[in-house]
Formats: sequence, structure tokens, C-alpha cells
Amino acid sequence: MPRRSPSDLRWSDVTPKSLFLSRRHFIGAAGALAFASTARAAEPPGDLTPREAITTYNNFYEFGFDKSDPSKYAGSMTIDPWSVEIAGLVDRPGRYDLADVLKDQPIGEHIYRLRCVEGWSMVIPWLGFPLAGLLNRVGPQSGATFVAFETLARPEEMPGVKRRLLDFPYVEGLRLDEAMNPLTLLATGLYGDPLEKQNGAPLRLVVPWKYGFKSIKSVVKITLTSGQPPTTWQRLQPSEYGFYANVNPGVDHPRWSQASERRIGEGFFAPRRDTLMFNGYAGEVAGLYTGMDLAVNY
Ligand SMILES: Nc1nc2c(c(=O)[nH]1)N[C@H]1C(S)=C(S)[C@@H](COP(=O)(O)O)O[C@H]1N2
Ligand SMILES: [Mo]
Repeated sequence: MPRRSPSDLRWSDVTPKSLFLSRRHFIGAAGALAFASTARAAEPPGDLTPREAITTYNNFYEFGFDKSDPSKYAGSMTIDPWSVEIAGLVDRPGRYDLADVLKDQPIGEHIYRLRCVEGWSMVIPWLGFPLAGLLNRVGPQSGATFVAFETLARPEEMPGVKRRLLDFPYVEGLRLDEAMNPLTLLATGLYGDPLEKQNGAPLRLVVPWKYGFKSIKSVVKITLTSGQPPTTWQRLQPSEYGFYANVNPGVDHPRWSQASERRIGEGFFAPRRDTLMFNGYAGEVAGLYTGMDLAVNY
């Protein structure tokens, strides 16, 4: 088979849907069974949130405040062509076509819990690759300590941007060692398909041990910096939303407890679940925070 040059590659080509077809059949069957209470033990590991819930219950304020706004309005966002600007303290800065960003990255399935700061959670089968692979390719320089991310902000395609619901563009940041952790992904798909626009197509960050707002969608710029970058929610309300935003059942939000969560898709009468330290990923990430007071660095 002839090899195509990267510029011929489209995003749908590099998301290896065929690899997941057999798996998707399994998930589909188990997902259907999840509604029959006797079948719960037969669910796949990770107790996946139904695809319907993951794609219709969203936060993406560029399209509105309601959970249903992103799936209603994100269709107007143009995602092809798409490029990502890589800037700051890197050896190879530049504007990279999406196909070049994805080229040679090991796109695979990663089933992660997502815990929103609002108190709900999901279990999502992402397609994606470790952000570290991209960072290593562009070459962080020795002074780089943080990574800043920015979302597309196009008023003509995004009603929430037009109405200035937040201070757009939405920006987020990680410490470089957090960004390099193998759990940290750039996601390109879910349930074996390319990402839906409401979930942050064509490329979104996923940081599973942090509250959901750190997982910035539809990324157009990544900048390596020496200082801690501003983040949208910290700028808006610093007493409520910190830079670290690690999931922590022992540190409450000023206006509500973070000790438990409601799992979306389980039904209204399902009991709340205990929220886990670092959203259950302490084994992989607790070492990043040795010696830090997590009540101060919330
Ligand atoms: N650009 C952008 N990214 C964003 C948000 C947003 O409003 N804008 N919301 C965040 C919040 S609060 C959560 S919980 C997750 C939700 O991701 P999902 O809709 O794919 O479940 O996206 C995060 N990423
Ligand atoms: Mo969230």
C-alpha cells in the first residue's frame, strides 16, 4: 500500500476506527445491558457512561451555559482545516497542521473517569495519545516549567463567545511534569469514533486526576512558559478554582462538598459515589505533589 504524505492525511484517517470496531460491538452490547439491573456484573471494566450521555451532557461555555447547549450548537464550529500553534520555550515552534500533530503518535483507547468540579462524573473511553509524545517532539527548552493551552474562540461560530459568557479564549495550564505524565492525553475520539464537536473536537486535553475544567477542549495553541500561566476559572473566581484543581474529596469547594459525586447515566435514584483522592489515580500522580499542601494549592 502506498504511503500517503502527512498533508494527504485527514483527521478521520488517523483515528484508527477500524481497530475499535470489534471492541465497540462489545461495548454496545454491554451498554444496552447496563439498563437491566441484573446485568450489571456483566459490564465491562470501568462501568462506561453511555455514549448518549457523554455527547449530550456537556460543559463547553463557548456554546452556552446549559448542559444541552454544546450538543445543540457546536455543529457550527469549523474543525477542518485545523492547526495547532506551538509557541514559547521550545526548539521547534510553529503552526502545525492537525495531521502533523497526530503523525506517528500512538493513538489508543484510554478509559478514564472524568470528575467535574460541579459534583458529577462519567467514565469515558477516549481515543488519544500521551501529550508527552508531542512535547518531546517539539523539544521543551531548559527554562520551560509550565504548559499553557488555548481554545478556539470564534464569535461567528460560537454563540457563547459572541455573548461573552466568559473571558474567552478559554485558557488552561499545567506544570510541565504534570503535562509529561503518561496519563495526560490529547484526545481525538471517544467510543472508537472521532470526537464529537461538543466534546472538544478535533483535539482536547484530558487530565483525569484533575477536575474536568482543566481538560480544555478544541485546542488551537500550546505554549511552554517559565511562569505559571493564567487559567480561565482561576481568573474568574480564584477563591473557588485553583491552578492545580486536583480532585480531592478532603478539600471542599467553598460552596459545596467535594466528598461524593453523582455518576451520570446511572439514573436519578442511584446512590452517590465517594469521590477518590486524585480521582482514583493517586498511585500514578501523588508523587507529583510530594511536600505540597493541597489545601493551599487547591
Ligand atoms: N474550551 C472549553 N473547554 C472545557 C470547558 C469549556 O467550557 N470550554 N468545560 C470544561 C469542563 S467544566 C468540563 S467538566 C469538561 C467536560 O468535558 P465533556 O463535555 O467532554 O464531558 O470540559 C472542560 N473543558
Ligand atoms: Mo466541569
